[in-house]
Amino acid sequence: MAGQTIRLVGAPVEEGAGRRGCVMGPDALRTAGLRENLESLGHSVTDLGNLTPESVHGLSVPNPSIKNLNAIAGWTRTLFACAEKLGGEGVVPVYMGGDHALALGTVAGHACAAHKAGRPLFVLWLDAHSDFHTLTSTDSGNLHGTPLAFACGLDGFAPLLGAPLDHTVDPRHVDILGVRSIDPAERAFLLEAGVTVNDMRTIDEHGIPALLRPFLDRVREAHGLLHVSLDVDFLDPGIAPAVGTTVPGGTTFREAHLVMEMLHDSGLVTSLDIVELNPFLDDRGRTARLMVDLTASLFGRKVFDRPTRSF
Ligand code: 6HN
Ligand code: MN
Ligand code: MN
Ligand code: MN
Repeated sequence: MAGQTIRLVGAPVEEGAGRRGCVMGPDALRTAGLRENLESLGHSVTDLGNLTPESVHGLSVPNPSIKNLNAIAGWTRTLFACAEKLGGEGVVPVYMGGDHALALGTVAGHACAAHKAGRPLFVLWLDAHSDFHTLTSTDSGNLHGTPLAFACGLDGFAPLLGAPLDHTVDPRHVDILGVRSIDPAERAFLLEAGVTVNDMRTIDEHGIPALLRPFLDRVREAHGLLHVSLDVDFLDPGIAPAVGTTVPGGTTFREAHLVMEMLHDSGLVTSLDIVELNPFLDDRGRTARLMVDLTASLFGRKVFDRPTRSF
């Protein structure tokens, strides 16, 4: 998989999160050398710069706790259009966040592009949270807690794009890995929709390969496209402090790298979000560098490029 054509897209969204700072995420990833690291692996990389959101005014929804609806609707429309376009160009977009609300646009846009290509879109959600709230069910009102429900076509999201989604992701094509915080309303929606939820306990009991391999096999068998959404809080806060929603007991350095290495070996990943990096909370760029290292593993960095060997 050397020589892929990668497009870096900056999405400095911070209005979906409860604390400010994700606006600096794309620049922190640049400073940590994202482009240079991917180029050193033999890929052709273009940084498209940061997007500017559409301006949207006057939206309202019944839930009074919802925050920054207009701003997030603007981002969603801009990112949706960007993802739909890049998804049709045979490039691999890497969306540099920004909080996880950016996935309201990216996942739905890639679902639309996949539909046009006549292929199903699969989604691997690497996160401490399931982000499966609707605009009605969220208590915090932080819209970064909603993108996966939106992409899966749950009701009530029409204000975001101005119309319901034409092409949604089949919830049976979604795998949430590493989760350890699910709100009661989300749990009910996840069960009803039939999303695969692999929580930390499942990882502890079975290990990453036993969970990830069958999912990747399904993507391959269905000739699917694969969108990966990587939230910084997938990782344990001890190694990745730069995130506003830390939850103890996250994946280790080794588990997270193994996920990335298996994704690379599969050759299936067609788009990636890197979200929730809040450089304001970082420890001398440590988390930003870790996210770049993980991305490099996903794009083929190896310790030792061994000849095929079976164990
Ligand atoms: N994230 N379930 C919580 C909420 O506020 O709805 C946390 C959401 C976290 C969002 O991980 O991107
Ligand atoms: Mn998230
Ligand atoms: Mn369409
Ligand atoms: Mn999270």
